[in-house]
Amino acid sequence: MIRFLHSSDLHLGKPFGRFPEDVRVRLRQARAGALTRLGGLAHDHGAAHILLAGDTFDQMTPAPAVIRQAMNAMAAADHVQWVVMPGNHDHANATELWSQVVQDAPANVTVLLTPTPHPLGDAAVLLPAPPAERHPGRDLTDWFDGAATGDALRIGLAHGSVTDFDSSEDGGSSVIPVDRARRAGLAYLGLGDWHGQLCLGAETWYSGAPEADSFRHTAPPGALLVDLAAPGAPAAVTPLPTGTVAWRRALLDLAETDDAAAAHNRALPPLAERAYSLFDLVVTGRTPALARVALEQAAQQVAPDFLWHRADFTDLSLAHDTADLDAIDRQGALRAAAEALAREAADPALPPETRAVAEAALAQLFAYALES
Ligand SMILES: [Mn+2]
Repeated sequence: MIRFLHSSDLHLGKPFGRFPEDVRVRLRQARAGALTRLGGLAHDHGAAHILLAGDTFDQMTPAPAVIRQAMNAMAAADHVQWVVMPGNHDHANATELWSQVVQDAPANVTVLLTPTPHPLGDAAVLLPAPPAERHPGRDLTDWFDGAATGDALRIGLAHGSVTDFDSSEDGGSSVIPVDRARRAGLAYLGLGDWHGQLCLGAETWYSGAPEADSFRHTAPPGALLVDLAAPGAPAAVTPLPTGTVAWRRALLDLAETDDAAAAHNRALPPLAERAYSLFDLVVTGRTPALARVALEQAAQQVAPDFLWHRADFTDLSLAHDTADLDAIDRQGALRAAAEALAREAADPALPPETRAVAEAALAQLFAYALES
């Protein structure tokens, strides 16, 4: 009866301020490109509509180019009807934003700023719950239960957290009941706000963002292809991957006897994926000093393979033995300094910060010794 794509949380124009400029540009381009990829998927899978469940725009006042280029990308996918609903970042009372969107919007884009039923094709009616402020603090899907839609299939679209499940990326309150679809007789409830893909019941889904924007969600980002074949038949929901930049965090928790270099090698993504990967290596546990230096050098060595690379050794402690210290020197001033640092790093009577400083200084000594 109807087949559509559900996506949300594109956060177009998101600045990604903690990354260097070249990475930021790449991340913003990936998000802008998501619209074209969604249009392509709708075409390939014969979906007539694309529903965006909020936070299409990252801010209430995006740059004019962000709005215009989004509308141009939607216009280019003219085989599909786009339905754009506000979220909390781009809520319905962001009047400057939405008047610009409405002004720039091509004929195949519908903006739903009010909680009013909207026909979707011949057989379905869309019930939108657009937030009108950043934290509405109440359940905007309440009215779905009593909405009159005749014989049409009922599809809900909402943005926010679900009761007993804090999905808000901003720490807002939990409000949408998890059984809203059943209560309101919805064939499907498309949700936005949570940036990872999540199924809360056969007909209730968070699509997640089409591009990752943190290391938090491990499932590949995608859109949902939704098929409602007949009244009363369960929704057939198929995740379709859409991400082009991979966010990978690797946690290496080392024991003293582990082969740190081998563990590092295993944690690395395949070479072919690195140029579009953000790689965040976090090393914890305990390792001999020489293994730590080798690990730091191995991390530095692969760093240029990646779009972005970070290696965090702050919570890795050193295991010392005399044989290790020999690598610095067998005697003399350097050896004496190394021994003093090793003693401090291992002294339980000292405050943790002092021990950490001694450990870092010792690691530096090892690094110099191994370089020269
Ligand atoms: Mn969002």
